[in-house]
Amino acid sequence: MAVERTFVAVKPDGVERILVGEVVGRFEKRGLKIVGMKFMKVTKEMAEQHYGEHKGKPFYDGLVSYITSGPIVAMALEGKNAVALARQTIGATKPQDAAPGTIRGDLAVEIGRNIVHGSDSPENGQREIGIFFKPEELVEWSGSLNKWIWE
Ligand code: DAT
Ligand code: MG
Repeated sequence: MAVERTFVAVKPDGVERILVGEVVGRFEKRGLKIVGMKFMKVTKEMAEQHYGEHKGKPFYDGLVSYITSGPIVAMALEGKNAVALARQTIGATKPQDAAPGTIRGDLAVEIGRNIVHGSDSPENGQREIGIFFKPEELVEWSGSLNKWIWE
């Protein structure tokens, strides 16, 4: 399995609901290493870049206003198969379809308030990390537990 980076964010509803620790803890415990982390407001320009693939869809305007409505916690996570593992930990886009044990399956109700974002491919992981982080904000560190997480 390849070591990858993925972009994960606790969206404004997750921050407002005091779920930052809960959500970040699930990725840490899963075995994904934090290499970037920032508490920030998303500008309209960043939101439009990030969600460009959804432009023109009926929910697009609501999505942009939701993600820019309050602070988020932006994260760059690294690990073997990080993109797929993070998506699995997050659960299906629609919380009613998300399995119990996933973040959305345990903590969310509606698609437009689904708490957390995770990149859908390694390419989008790199692209999205580039929207939210400057290169110097990403931290290389060895992760002494890797030998207990990776065979
Ligand atoms: P995901 O966040 O699981 O990658 P996505 O990329 O398809 O899902 O969509 C991005 C976000 O847009 C999603 O988290 C919630 C919102 N969204 C997607 N489809 C929607 C819909 N049909 N109605 C309302 N919001 C939607
Ligand atoms: Mg997506």
